Amino acid sequence: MEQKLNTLQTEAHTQLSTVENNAQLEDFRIRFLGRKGLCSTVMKELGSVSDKERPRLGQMANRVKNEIEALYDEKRQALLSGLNGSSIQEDTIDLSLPGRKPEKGRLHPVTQIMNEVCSIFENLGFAVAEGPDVEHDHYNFEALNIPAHHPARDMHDTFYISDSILLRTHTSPMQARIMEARQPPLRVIAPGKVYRCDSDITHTPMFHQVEGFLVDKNISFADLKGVLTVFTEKMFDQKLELRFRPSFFPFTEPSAEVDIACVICEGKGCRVCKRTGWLEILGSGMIDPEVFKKVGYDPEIYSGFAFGLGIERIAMLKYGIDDIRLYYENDLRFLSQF
Ligand code: 2NM
Repeated sequence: MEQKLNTLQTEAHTQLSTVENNAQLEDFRIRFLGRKGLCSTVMKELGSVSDKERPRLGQMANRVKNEIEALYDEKRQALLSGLNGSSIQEDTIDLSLPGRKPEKGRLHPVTQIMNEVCSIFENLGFAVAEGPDVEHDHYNFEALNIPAHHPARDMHDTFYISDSILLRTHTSPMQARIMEARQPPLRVIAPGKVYRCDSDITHTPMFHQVEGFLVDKNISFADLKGVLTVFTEKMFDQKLELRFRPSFFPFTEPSAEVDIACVICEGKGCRVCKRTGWLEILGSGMIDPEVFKKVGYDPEIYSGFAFGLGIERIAMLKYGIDDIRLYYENDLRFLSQF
């Protein structure tokens, strides 16, 4: 009997030292301390020892059983408080823990700038019109005073789908569609994707444009200057010097490219403005009377201005990015900065 109690105690020690989780601890409890467990069995055997030995062996059996219970409690506490390495966390769920938050998505920087540009013009009273990416030659070129074989067609690096169907090279075809369908006064912007067969650090075959126009009686170049000045100040959050440089577009006369004082170096000259102190941000001009004639407006009564800007270009200037392709490589390390 004495021998049995000693073995029981050592065995309990050995098995408990291998317990690493709740399931193993429960096995231990059932084997040693359960109703039909080893301790119980030994206790029952006490009934058959001699009256003389019973008190001493009884005391000894109680001591062993108490010790095993104490060891069991100690182990249980250790597992609960996670002191024992692997342990309890694997088998229980702590309902008080806060949930893991899914990472928040965000708008693509090009979408953000697009939304900003559109809302500035909407606040100036312009309506937004969207049209098809696949266009007729007629609206992309003919109606905008760019006839077949006109040298300006070369500038556009057009993707043709058939002889007369193409991917639009600018969003102005939408302006031609609107003028054809409605009468002045009109204030409209056309945002969207455009396509040109061109690819390097400042060109991607698809990019985004917003083109806008305004037609009414007595519209002058001063109106164009006013609208574009408000636009650049809102876009770059500061008062900015503007420079209008004479230029040529088939659909406007006179035409001007518009520069702003470099927002990176404030006009002093840096890498982004190529030491000129100026950044070209858009093209503009007074709508050519030929365009009005094609859509049936009388150029003696109406005049108007128009402009076009590239969203990726604005985003590059605003954030000082020198390679346009970064916007389309889907590298979250880049995109998540905006
Ligand atoms: C530009 C530059 C100058 C333009 C002209 C028209 C239309 F259809 F009204 F004639 N829409 N957009 C225009 C004028 C676009 O982009 C650099």
